[in-house]
Amino acid sequence: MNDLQPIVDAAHAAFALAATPADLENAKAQFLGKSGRMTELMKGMAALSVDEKKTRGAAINLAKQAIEAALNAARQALADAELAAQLQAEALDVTFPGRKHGQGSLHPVSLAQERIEAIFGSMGFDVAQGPEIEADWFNFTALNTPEDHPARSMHDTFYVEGGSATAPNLLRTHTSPMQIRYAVQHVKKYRALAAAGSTNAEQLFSGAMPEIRVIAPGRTYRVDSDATHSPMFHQVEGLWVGENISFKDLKSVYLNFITTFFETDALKLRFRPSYFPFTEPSAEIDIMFETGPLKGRWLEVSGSGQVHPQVIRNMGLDPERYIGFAFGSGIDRLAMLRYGVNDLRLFFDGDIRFLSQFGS
Ligand code: 2NL
Repeated sequence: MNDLQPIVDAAHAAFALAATPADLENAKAQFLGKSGRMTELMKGMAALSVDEKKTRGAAINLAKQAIEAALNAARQALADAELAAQLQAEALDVTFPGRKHGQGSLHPVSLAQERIEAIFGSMGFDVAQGPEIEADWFNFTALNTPEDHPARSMHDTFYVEGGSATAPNLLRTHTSPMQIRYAVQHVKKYRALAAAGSTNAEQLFSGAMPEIRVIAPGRTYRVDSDATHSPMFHQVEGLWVGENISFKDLKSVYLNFITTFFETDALKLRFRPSYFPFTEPSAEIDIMFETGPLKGRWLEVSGSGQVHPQVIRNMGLDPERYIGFAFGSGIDRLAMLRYGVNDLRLFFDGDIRFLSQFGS
């Protein structure tokens, strides 16, 4: 017996030292394996008498059971430690507040554009959107811009490779080409209806062609870049053509738009004579707030005018019968005035700290 206890103690010590299941299995082999210490002891019994075998065998079995018990305890301890470590690593405090998804919001220029569309929509204007890469004809020629006009120069306009006078060859410098496209389609559509003898079209044509009333908002491009100019900017153009559409209609439409957009009637509007190739006569539209931080200064908000007879003709209409107005306003500038932003570049820097201030 005396020689067995030190072996049992050594097994305890070896199992306690094992830091991993593999260590433990190695330690086990030293005591219980094929050539382990206990197995060697059993082999050593061969020379003993039957009686001696009985007592020695019983003693060895007891020692072996003690070692196996120690082994199982050590296995359990390792498993417990591993589970405890895993629980610690994966600890989850369910009382913590949840992680929120970032809530996006519309860009202030998009917000302004949506307001503009809604306001003109309420006055019966269609919203037309179309190509940003345009053909020379739609961007310049149809709008009565002379061949030698400086706006056509490469200093002012981005040209793209390929293209031609009628195939897309430039980035549109305003959204008017979309209005030309819209007007041409409009005229074609009602001419076709009339030619097909549609009762509906006859009714419409007993008077005049249905009026063209449309806005074209969107991105526009010019070779220009400083604190107040971006090579890409946003514009909204408006067009109303019928038999009897005059500057008084322009004034009422624009005044209604601008007071609704800025949510105040406390402002004045004035027309200042100007020049554009596509309108005659032409005028800048200025507004002056009577209250608030912008109070008392005339602010230029739009170009405008009576659509030039040649442009009416290019739409497929007779300028002796049809007349109307058009205007073009910068959406970025309207957004700056409405949201109190003083640097245009903030709109295009993409800084989330700026952009997240505008809600949705
Ligand atoms: C400006 C000038 C203007 C127009 C745009 C227009 C469109 C058609 C026919 C005639 Cl389809 N005119 N648009 C007219 C006058 C001025 O904008 O500097 N805007 C920021």
